Amino acid sequence: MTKIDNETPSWPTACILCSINCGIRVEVDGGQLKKIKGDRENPKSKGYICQKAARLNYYQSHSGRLAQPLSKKEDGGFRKISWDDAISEVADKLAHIHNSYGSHSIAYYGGGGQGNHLCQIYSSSLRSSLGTPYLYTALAQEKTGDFWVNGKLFGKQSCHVTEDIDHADYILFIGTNPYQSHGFPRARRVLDEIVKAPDRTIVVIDPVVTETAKKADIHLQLKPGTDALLMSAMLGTIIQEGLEDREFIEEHTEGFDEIKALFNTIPIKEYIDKTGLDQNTVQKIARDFASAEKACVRVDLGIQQSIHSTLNSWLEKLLFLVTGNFAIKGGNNLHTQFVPIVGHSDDSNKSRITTKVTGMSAISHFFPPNILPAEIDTDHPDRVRALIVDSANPILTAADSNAYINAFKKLELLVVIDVANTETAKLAHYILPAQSQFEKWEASFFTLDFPTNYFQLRAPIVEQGGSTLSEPEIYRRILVAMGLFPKSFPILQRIAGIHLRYPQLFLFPLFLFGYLALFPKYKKSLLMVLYATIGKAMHDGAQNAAALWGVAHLYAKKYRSAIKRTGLTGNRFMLGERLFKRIIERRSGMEISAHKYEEVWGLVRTPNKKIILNISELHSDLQGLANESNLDEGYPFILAAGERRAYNANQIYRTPDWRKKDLDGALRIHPDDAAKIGVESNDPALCKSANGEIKVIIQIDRAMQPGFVSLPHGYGFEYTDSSTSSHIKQNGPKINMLTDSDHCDPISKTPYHKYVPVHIYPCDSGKV
Ligand SMILES: Nc1nc2c(c(=O)[nH]1)N[C@H]1C(S)=C(S)[C@@H](COP(=O)(O)OP(=O)(O)OC[C@H]3O[C@@H](n4cnc5c(=O)[nH]c(N)nc54)[C@H](O)[C@@H]3O)O[C@H]1N2
Ligand SMILES: Nc1nc2c(c(=O)[nH]1)N[C@H]1C(S)=C(S)[C@@H](COP(=O)(O)OP(=O)(O)OC[C@H]3O[C@@H](n4cnc5c(=O)[nH]c(N)nc54)[C@H](O)[C@@H]3O)O[C@H]1N2
Ligand code: SF4
Ligand SMILES: [Mo]
Repeated sequence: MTKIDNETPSWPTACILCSINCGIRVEVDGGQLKKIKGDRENPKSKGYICQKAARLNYYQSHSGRLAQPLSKKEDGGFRKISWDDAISEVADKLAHIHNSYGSHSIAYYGGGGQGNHLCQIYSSSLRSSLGTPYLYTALAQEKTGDFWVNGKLFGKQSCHVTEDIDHADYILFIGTNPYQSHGFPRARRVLDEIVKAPDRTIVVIDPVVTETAKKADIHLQLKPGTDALLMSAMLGTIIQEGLEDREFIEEHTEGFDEIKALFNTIPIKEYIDKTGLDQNTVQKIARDFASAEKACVRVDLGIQQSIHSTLNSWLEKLLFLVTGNFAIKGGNNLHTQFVPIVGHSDDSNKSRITTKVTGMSAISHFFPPNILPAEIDTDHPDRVRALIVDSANPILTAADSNAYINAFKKLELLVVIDVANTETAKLAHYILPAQSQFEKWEASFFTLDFPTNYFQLRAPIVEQGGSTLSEPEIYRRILVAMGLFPKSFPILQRIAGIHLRYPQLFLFPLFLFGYLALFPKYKKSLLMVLYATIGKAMHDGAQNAAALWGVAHLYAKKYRSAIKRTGLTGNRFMLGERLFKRIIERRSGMEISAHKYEEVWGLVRTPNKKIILNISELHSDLQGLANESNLDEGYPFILAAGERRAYNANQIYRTPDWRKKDLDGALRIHPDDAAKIGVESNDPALCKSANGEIKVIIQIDRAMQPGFVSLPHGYGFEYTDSSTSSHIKQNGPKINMLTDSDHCDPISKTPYHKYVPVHIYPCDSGKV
């Protein structure tokens, strides 16, 4: 542990509650996180935090923290076991399933949540050593439609788009509420700056009067699920009126003629009418967006987890592409990824790997949680039989909780690695307790910024309690116990020690390559080799950071000039070394690369660097909009199942005590609707979908529109009520009891969480 100054006894780390990972400084006392402040030395967040970060001790320290490996007993209860027993039993069972049924019978679910990524990187060594490609992750129930579209437009699914909101003068926020959910650094401050500037415009497209909508210059309160109609009408306006950026289109794109033909025939008025919006306002926005000098689009779950998810991703990108708002200051841009978490899966490859039961292909190397119960709960001989879940709680967060519960009960082996005793852990055969993100070396791989990109390696700030391990060590021990990895690397480890002192001698890379040439089977667990060699030689116990040595070298190879602009020097090799050294030293985070806007073209991965505008696979969905006159599904309400609010934070906080308001996670409903069903605020009610029903508490709110109701994400967990000691209670709604995995996007299988048709009954209506 390194205290960074003498006057303030506080340590730098980061908030782990959302993808921004704001830098924080924490006073620690007796293993507890005490005072938490924004870290002004963090170059990305610059001292900014939101109301959620100050309460991080509710993550670090609560009665549901795991302290010891547990294994399931015959009677369904758990018993404490030693790490040695846990590892050897898990290894034996994995080996047995692997040998009996093949590598496809083992799957992995996780990805490191909002800030547990450094440890996750090593799980790739376990997966590749076992030969399983089946990586299920939360990203594949929100962003894979977007990634798929990126693959078509920019050549590779790893080309990820970001938005330069800081410099834009016209911003469309579609289906996102950054005031609560953030999604870009210092969101509230940036929003306030834009609001104050007379010549900058914010347009919010959201069925709800959100906190962001209240700040906007224009709020388009469309009917839920009508974004594809709205964006088509906007594109129709731009193209039919010739407002596209011809020069940009000619120089940088292909396929505009096909796009033009599609949008020239859009019946604009008819489409806008279906959204419930005013035609003049919508068309004015389309024109103003097209003529703005620096405009960008920022989207999130409101369109990605609603109907037409993948089509929506195409349309929002066409908005900034046909108007030339790409690869410019204040526009949308591609960005670099320090650790390439978003990969590319070639869907044109005939021999690509698919899942055995549902035949799903990966997008960006990810498989969608939506299909996992069907891959397990079947008699199919090639079904998934063993699953490792790390840093995720799919029983509460994936669609259709009951399908998940039933499927997980059928697994021959379920191993859960978590810091807390979650609903998913309770179904496991083995629960392996991990160190918290404040007890180990960690980092977040959400390096999503452009033109400057940032990274922070976080040192532990709290001594670990109980008998926990960090994930890399858990994975290493399993690999060793399975005989897939050496117990130690005495020579490489010694060389690594010398290398850290004298990198210019180039010794470690030489020996490492030599070793891998002799033992090529360890190439697939290269990151674990780094962990077991250079990691062991690192100071301050920073073993987990070892993989970053390789990552820093790869980054230096790809983005040399951009790294040099941050003040580092050296040839390709020494630049990588210095980048690694700086990462280890700068505990408050650092700039990793500073790019020029035109360098975006270097990140485009089509052979001729042109953007391919036309995606023929989406034509039928687009053309089908013309017949989409009636979205009535026989249910009176559309439920957004999983809203981001002031006091929810995924499933990371597992005690209700952290919440200052909205203790029950109420169902928000418009007063007219509440009057119709005869409910008042604070009344209990029953919310019923085609798939399930749950009890909710009503909150009447004019911010909603009639016919549209919302429930929050991040509730529904079980906890021990401290006032009644051992009494287990549930905090708020288990929203995924209502959702259905079949109600999903046809391409990405992303569930339509924001568009769940429901009935609502007062609790005394006899329906309960
Ligand atoms: N406070 C808080 N912040 C978080 C999180 C959290 O749990 N709590 N989680 C983090 C994570 S993992 C993520 S992915 C992000 C998600 O961040 P967001 O996507 O911004 O958050 P949501 O509230 O899920 O949905 C955004 C908006 O979509 C709107 N919406 C619903 N239906 C429609 C529709 O049909 N059309 C349009 N245009 N909009 C619609 C909702 O009214 C809502 O305002 O938030 C991150 N930040
Ligand atoms: N209906 C509906 N469902 C949704 C959403 C929605 O809007 N509506 N949103 C979806 C979205 S966008 C997301 S991102 C997912 C999130 O859902 P999940 O992927 O399940 O992730 P989290 O809720 O963040 O849960 C993270 C888990 O990691 C554990 N954890 C925390 N720190 C550590 C650590 O250091 N090591 C280990 N091993 N574990 C740790 C926590 O205890 C927790 O159990 O939910 C999705 N589900
Ligand atoms: S929740 Fe997100 S925006 Fe808020 S402090 Fe944490 S990382 Fe920053
Ligand atoms: Mo998410």
